[in-house]
Amino acid sequence: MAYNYDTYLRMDKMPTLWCWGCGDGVILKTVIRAIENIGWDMNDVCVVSGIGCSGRFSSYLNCNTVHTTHGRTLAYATGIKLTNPKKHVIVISGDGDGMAIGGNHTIHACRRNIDINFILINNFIYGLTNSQTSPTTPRDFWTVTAQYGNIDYTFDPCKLADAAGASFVARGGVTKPQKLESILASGFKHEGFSFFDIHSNCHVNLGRKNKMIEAVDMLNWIDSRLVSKMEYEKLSPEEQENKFVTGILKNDTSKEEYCNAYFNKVVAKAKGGKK
Ligand SMILES: Cc1ncc(C[n+]2csc(CCOP(=O)(O)OP(=O)(O)O)c2C)c(N)n1
Ligand code: SF4
Ligand SMILES: [Mg+2]
Repeated sequence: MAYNYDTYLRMDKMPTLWCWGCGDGVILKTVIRAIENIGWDMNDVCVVSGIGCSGRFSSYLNCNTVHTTHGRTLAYATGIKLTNPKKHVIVISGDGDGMAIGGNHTIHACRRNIDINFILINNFIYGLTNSQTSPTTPRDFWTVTAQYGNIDYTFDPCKLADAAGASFVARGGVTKPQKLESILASGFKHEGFSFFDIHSNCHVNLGRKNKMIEAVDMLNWIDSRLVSKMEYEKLSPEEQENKFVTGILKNDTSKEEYCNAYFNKVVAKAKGGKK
């Protein structure tokens, strides 16, 4: 579907500063398509980003935007949502931003189930600052802070979000943009905390330093790790290692959303003078 670029993008900021072939560009277009698909007016959308290559999102989208400090997107976004509950708030965060320095904020925003759409651009590395290990960098990969190979174990961001209480959890990748668009549209419509783990390529600061010389090599690597639930269940435990189920992993509509709880339980009682 063709869309009007001027509606969604700040054309004066084009071209983007991202490297050619970066997955961030695919995700930018997919977010726009999901917004158009569900019919949100850009005046009602607020995009909050952190620091990193992923942080540049807020410069490019033609809506209310805040480019915040590293790891603190959700502190800003929570304030924005509570004071403007009708706004559709989308947070864009990197795997370093949202899982390392901002990990604690992510856990507690999931727990509160506030109606924020949290997009983790998971490129498995600190991209902007040239290849430091992140919590999702695979074991044995070379990074500038693990020059003999990474010995840290990783964790699965979706399992973390689920355990912390997010009511919508999904995973997709830049190699399947149409599927990604539909996952995003479903999560955007969900009332509660929507967590998206999006596998993306930083072929410049991860791929080519780990024997994936071309962008397409890293895209093939990403694609080889993403599987459907049905495919995953057919694999042996050994084969399941380093495979990630895509699609909507959780969609719980029974959990009370945080702004509703705040206005119905706290503000209403405070106005009525109740203790
Ligand atoms: C408080 C603070 N610490 C460190 C930095 C330096 N810094 C900027 S971006 C970044 C990591 C970016 O990695 P990620 O969040 O994965 O985003 P990507 O660039 O990969 O999209 C770091 C460590 C900073 N800006 N502020
Ligand atoms: S350094 Fe990596 S994440 Fe950053 S723009 Fe380039 S390819 Fe994308
Ligand atoms: Mg990153």
